[in-house]
Amino acid sequence: MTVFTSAYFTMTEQEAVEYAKTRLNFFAPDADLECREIGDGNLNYVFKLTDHKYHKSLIIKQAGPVARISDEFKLSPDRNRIEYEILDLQNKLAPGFVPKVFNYDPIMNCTAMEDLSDYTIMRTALMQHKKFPLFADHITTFMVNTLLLTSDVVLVHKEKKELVQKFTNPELCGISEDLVFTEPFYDCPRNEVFEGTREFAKKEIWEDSKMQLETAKLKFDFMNHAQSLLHGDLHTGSIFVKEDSTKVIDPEFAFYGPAGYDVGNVIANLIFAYVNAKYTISEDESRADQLGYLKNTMEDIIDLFKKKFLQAWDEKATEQTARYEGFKEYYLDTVLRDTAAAAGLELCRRIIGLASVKDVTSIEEYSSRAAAEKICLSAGKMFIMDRESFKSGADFVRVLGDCEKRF
Ligand code: SR1
Ligand code: MG
Repeated sequence: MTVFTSAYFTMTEQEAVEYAKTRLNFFAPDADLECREIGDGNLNYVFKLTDHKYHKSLIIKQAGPVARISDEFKLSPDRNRIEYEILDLQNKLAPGFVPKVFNYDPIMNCTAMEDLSDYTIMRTALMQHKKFPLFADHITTFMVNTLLLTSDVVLVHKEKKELVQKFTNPELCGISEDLVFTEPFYDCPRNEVFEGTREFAKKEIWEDSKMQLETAKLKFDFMNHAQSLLHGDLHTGSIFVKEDSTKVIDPEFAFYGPAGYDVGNVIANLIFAYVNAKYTISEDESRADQLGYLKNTMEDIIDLFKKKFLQAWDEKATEQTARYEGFKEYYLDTVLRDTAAAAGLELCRRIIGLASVKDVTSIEEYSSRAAAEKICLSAGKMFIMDRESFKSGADFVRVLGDCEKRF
């Protein structure tokens, strides 16, 4: 019999079944269990356990000692603790927007959580050109609740500092510092650049020392501005959707950073869906329809975020100085500036850096993929360089239109 209580090891599917039977009080003793490892992310192992007798299912997510994307990334499996603790907290701050967690095991570094098989990963659904009209409303509630309610605006300063300590996440932050802020902005050997884009990246990004300077400022801000407890990797592969519900998963990159980082990541990933739709939908009417939906969603996300943020501020702010006239508007402006910057960084790093996105890499036709990538890089550059000027949803969407005209 396998022992799960003395030392950590990465499980096989069979061992995950044994683990569920002996360590979790979830399935009936006579359950008929089947297990499949379904992880397709860059870091972890995800076991889906199904009981064919009583029709129940469960996910066990286990952190491995190295990243799946590359064994260059050696990571402490303790990130699973961060993920468990933040899911628990997010469930209190934004009930219904994250999966339920049932158990965390600090020896096996795994968490048992709700199976969301009736949902689809949003990136996949958008690549199938589906629409989710409630998404903007859902994701803005999630972001306002998790970002504003963990900040000094709402939390008592001591409680906030305890959270900063608890969610200090040096290894995963180190990955973002390298992959998001540093490597895409020079000709780093670890970058994976599409041939049709290389010359453009060289001229527009690597040879632009003004842009490099701005990315250095943003990197230091990411490392030093402990404003809100971030999800830290809020792309469309970290979001499960169905028509009437949205669940945010995979918060293992969580830490205290600039609030706009999460919002900007959502916007950038909708732009990846946008260029995918633009270059892969052949029928004019369906293409215009999907592009219109994505533009409206981006605009709504920014405008709803602003509205809900100011409303939550009025209702929940406890810090005395946060109620001084003009302060909340000033603060929100800085969050929008950081949103634009984060959108720009994500757009550049997914095109140039190591961790690409399928929305773009699956565009088969060479010149279409190159055009899609150039739109993303130009928009990314504008978001970074002009970040102070973004005040509304319309401002964000306008960049996309301007960049589209160029290619
Ligand atoms: C080594 S991990 C590469 C990327 O995958 C994660 O989802 C994060 O986005 C990270 O940057
Ligand atoms: Mg992830």
